[in-house]
Amino acid sequence: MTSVTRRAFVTGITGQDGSYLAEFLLSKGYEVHGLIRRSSSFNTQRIESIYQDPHLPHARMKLHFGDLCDSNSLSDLMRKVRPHEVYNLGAQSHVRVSFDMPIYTADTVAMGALRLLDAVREFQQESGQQVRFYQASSSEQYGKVMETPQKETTPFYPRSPYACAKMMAHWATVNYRESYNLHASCGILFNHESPRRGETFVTRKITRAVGRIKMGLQDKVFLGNLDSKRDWGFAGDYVKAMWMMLQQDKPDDYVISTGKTYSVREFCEMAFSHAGLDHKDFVAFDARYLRPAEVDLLLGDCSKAKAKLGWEPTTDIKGLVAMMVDHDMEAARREKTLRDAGHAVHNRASHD
Ligand code: NAP
Ligand code: G4F
Repeated sequence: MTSVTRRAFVTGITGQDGSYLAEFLLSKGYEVHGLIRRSSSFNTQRIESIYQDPHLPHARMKLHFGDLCDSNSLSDLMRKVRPHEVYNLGAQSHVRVSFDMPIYTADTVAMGALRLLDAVREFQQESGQQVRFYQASSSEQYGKVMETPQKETTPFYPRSPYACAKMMAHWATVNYRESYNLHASCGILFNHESPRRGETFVTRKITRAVGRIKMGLQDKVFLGNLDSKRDWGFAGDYVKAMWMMLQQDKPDDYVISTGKTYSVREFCEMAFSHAGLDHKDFVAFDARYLRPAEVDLLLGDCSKAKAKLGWEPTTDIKGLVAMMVDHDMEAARREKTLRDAGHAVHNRASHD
């Protein structure tokens, strides 16, 4: 008997989570189809190491142009790819930016999820093929938290345009599950980081600064609120939970977290001290990084995921900080070498 290759369709494949998820799915034997936005410059750096030329006969990773703001591209791709699993990770995912661009954020995050859900519903109805759907919900939805720790039954209280948009995407997913017999699950993921984290999120901004300060490429790092607390895990662990949700007989919603929380200040302390530096000498305040409404404390209780999925985080905060700082020290070392080489070349040229 021949087994059918599972096909997964991933939005946000060029992002932090998309790149880890694509690697994970390829390792499980999936054919991975990623949605990418047309851009005038390359936006595929995070997946370069796993990209395969789609013309190769056995290529299992394929990229397709499209956009969550464009329903037609989503419907067309459902018919073309005929996916067994769809992971909706695409988003304008920066909370601070969502205050500057609320309408665009709602369009990609809320309407984007609805457009994709509807394309999946339509394809499932037309083809009779069952599709499993994952929605990237967020701990940001707990906002001004109603209880601590936060679990699946904790009421939401969003505090940003981003979180409001994620609320709509979350409830649309639940509604499609209940209305159209769609195997649709929401992962309510707490903050997760890695060396691939975007450089304007606070952890990566700090670890990039630690590397560059250590190498003499930067003097200070300017941050906003150091008192807010987050439950930070490792992105590589979290994408595994997404896949596990879609392997269950029944769709459901799950909190994914570490169960530990630290302030931004504590993250600074840990990151700088890993490089033998004192954060107090290098962290400065800039009000531009404050938000009109802040989420003060996030701390997740992932007992349901532990019991039902058998999922547990493998990386603690110490391991995460070390992984990110070590990576960014190396990146800064390379940057310095290049800068020095450029300088040397320039000097030599001027002597030639
Ligand atoms: P990320 O690094 O910011 O990646 C976002 C991805 O979405 C990128 O691939 C981006 O493409 C794509 N995208 C943006 N607008 C799009 C559009 N209009 N159409 C199609 N794709 C679009 O985010 P992440 O950290 O990997 O997070 C993945 C998902 O989980 C997001 O939905 C995020 O909101 C959610 N989430 C993240 C966390 C976390 O702590 N990381 C926690 C909870 C939930 P480009 O490369 O072209 O910009
Ligand atoms: O790293 P952040 O920007 O992450 P935030 O706002 O918690 O959002 C991230 O996690 C969510 C899950 O809860 C995701 F849904 C979302 O997509 C994103 O991945 O900020 C963390 C904290 C905030 O309290 C912020 O005010 O750090 C504080 N902060 C202090 N200075 C800063 C800065 N944040 C950023 N980005 N830049 C600063 O300079």
